[in-house]
Amino acid sequence: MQTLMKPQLCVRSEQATDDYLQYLRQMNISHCFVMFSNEHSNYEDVNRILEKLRRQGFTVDDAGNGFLYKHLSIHLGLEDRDAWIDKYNDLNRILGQAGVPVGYIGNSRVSHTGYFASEATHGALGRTVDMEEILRRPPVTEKTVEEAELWAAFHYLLERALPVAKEYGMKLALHPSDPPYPMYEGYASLIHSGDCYRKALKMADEIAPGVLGMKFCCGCWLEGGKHFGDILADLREFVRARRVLTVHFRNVSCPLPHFTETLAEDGYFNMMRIMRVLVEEGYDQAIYPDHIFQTDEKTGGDMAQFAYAIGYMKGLMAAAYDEQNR
Ligand SMILES: [Mn+2]
Repeated sequence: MQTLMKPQLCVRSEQATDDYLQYLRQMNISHCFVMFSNEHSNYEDVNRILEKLRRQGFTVDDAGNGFLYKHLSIHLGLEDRDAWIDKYNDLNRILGQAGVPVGYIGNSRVSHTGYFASEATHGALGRTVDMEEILRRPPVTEKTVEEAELWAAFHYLLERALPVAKEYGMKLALHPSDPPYPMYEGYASLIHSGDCYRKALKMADEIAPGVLGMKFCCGCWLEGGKHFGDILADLREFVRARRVLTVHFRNVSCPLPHFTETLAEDGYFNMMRIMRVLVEEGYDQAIYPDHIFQTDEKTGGDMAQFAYAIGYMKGLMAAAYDEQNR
């Protein structure tokens, strides 16, 4: 079936083996993103890995290094941030030169209470957030970083990151804070609502129009519930504005303050409704199942989890395209 949107899975740089690429290929997956380890975030390794993927028929939609683009010194504006921004920009130069169209930009923090088995997960270990527990945690930094300081640090980053991305023909995708709650662990969250995204995009466009985009994380939108926004209306708005560079197709048991990640089919939101909006709006970028349960080899491992998740997602996608074509 010809589809506009591109189902993708992750290839970690140390995972780009012939066997792993065959695993992707046999699920009819030809798009991926690459998470480069620190060891592989250099010119030679990036180009070697990208060439291998392309030689085997894969399109790399986006790529980055989680250690660099999520670095707390950058996002909290700590003293040593310039050195980290330089390293981050250097990798974007390498990726852009190699033809990767989308890179990443912070401040996508991730916290959770733990991985727990429950009815909502059918006994698997699912990522669980108990906001009351997280709010009791001590600050991770010496001094609290309030919202205004966090946005100032983001502006500082944008001024340095956007011109480099623009020069190298890249867009940068911004993920929400997860959980999307305004302040915890001693520092503010950048993106905890649709309005935070609107503010970030406006700020970025004043520096370099159209370079900043988003990882539209359905999971975070659903975690935040009404506080985050109206997921279907927001998705429509940002897809129309060509700001969605990838979609994270993920469901949760209920909105904050206490949720567990679930299979796409049995969280509180009907994911088919999201798929319909994407098809109706002619969304033509990447879509990714995002998180999986924590498993071990005895219960099939990560590869089984991702195979199930992508198969279910592609099934909904096929159904949504079929509805439209009737
Ligand atoms: Mn996500």
